[in-house]
Amino acid sequence: MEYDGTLTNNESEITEPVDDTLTSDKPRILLMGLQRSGKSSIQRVVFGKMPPNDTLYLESTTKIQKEDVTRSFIDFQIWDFPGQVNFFDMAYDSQEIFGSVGALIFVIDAQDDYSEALHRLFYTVTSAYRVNQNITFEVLIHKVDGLSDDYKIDTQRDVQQRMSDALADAQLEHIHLTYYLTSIYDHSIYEAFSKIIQKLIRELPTLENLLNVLCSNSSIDKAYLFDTLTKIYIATDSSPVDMQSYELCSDMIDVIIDIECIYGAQSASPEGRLSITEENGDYLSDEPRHSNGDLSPVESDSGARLQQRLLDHQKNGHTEAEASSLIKLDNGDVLYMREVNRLLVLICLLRQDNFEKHGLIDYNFQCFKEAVTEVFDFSQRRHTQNR
Ligand SMILES: Nc1nc2c(ncn2[C@@H]2O[C@H](COP(=O)(O)OP(=O)(O)O)[C@@H](O)[C@H]2O)c(=O)[nH]1
Ligand SMILES: [Mg+2]
Repeated sequence: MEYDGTLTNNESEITEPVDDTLTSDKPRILLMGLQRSGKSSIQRVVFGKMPPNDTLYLESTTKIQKEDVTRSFIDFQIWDFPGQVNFFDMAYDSQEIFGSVGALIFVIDAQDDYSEALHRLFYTVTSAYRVNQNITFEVLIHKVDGLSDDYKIDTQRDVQQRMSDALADAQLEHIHLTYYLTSIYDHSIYEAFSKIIQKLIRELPTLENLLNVLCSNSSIDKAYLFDTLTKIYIATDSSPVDMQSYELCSDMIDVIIDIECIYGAQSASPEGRLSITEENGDYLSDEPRHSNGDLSPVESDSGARLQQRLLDHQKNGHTEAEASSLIKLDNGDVLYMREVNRLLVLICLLRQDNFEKHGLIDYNFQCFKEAVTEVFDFSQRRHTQNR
C-alpha cells in the first residue's frame, strides 16, 4: 500500500490495539517514518546483526514490532512501527504509546523525494510532543550511501531549514530535533545510535568521568567503551570524537572476533587471559578500504560468530575471561583493547611511545574495570529496588 497523503488505518490486521504482552517500564525507542524509509532494516542491522544486503528482502511491517534490548548499561525496548498507520488516531491510545517514550527516531529516505516525509515528521513530532514533552526527537536522514558528500550536506541543510520554518510558523520552535546522516552500509548508523542511546543512559556522566581519569593517567588519546554485540559505544572520554578513530576502534572488534574464530580463544591459558597480538599489524596498509576513507559493509557473519562466542562464554562460565589485544598502526599509534566483561570492551587509541608504560595502563585499567562493575551493580540494585 502506498502512502497517499491521507492517514489511514482501515486495514484489519493493523487496527488491532497495541498488544500489551511486551509492555514494560523500560524506556522506549520508537522507530517511525514513511513506509520503506528503512526502519526495519535499521533495527535488524544494528540489533539483529543482519547483513545490510539481506534487508533487500525484508517484508513490509504490518504491526508494531517490539524488541527488548537488555545488555549491561543498555536497557530499553525498541518499537518498529508500520509506516502507513496513524498512531495519533482516536483508535489508538496515544498516551499508552507515547507516554513513556525515551526517544522517537524518525527515518527519512534521502534517496527519495522527501516532502511527504517532512509533513509526516512535522505531524508526528507535534502530536507526540503534545502527549509527552520529555521525548527526545531524533531525525535520521537515511540511505545517504547513494549521495555525494556535497549533496548530503545540502540535503541536511534543506531538511533542517524546512522543519525549523514549519515549527516556527506553528510557534513550536522550542521543540528540539537532532539530525543525523545515516546508512546501514557503513558506520554512520552505529555512530548515530551511539549518540541517541547515550542520552538514555543514566550512568553516562559517571562513565565519562571514569574514562577521563583513565585517559589522563595513562596518556591515552581516546577511549571508547563499546557494547560488543552492537558495536554501539556507550561512553567515551570528553576529547572530541572523530569519525575515523571511532571507525578504527569499531573495526577492531570485528578483526579480533575474526582472529579469535580462526585461532580460537586462549582463555585456558595459565593466567586465564586471552591475548591476541598482531606484532607487525600494518592494519591500515593491508586494508585499502581505510586508506581511501571508503568503507565496505560490516563483515557479514561476524555478528553470528559473536553471538556464538557470547553463548560459549556463558556455557563455559567464563564470565571473568578477560580478552586483551593490541594492534599497531603504521602511523605510530596503537589500538589497545581490553574486555571489561562479556558485554563491554574498552578500546583505547594511544601513541606507541606511551604504550611502553603498559604495566601502568594495565593497572589503571583494573581500577577502571572495578569502578565500572561497581557502577553497574549499584544501578542494578537501585533499579530492582524501584520496581
Ligand atoms: N541504499 C540503502 N538502502 C537501504 C538502507 N536502509 C534500508 N534500505 C533499503 O530500503 C528498503 C526498505 O527497508 P525497510 O526496512 O523494509 O523499510 P521500512 O518500511 O521503513 O521498515 C529495503 O529494500 C532496504 O534494503 C540504506 O541505508 N541504504
Ligand atoms: Mg518495516
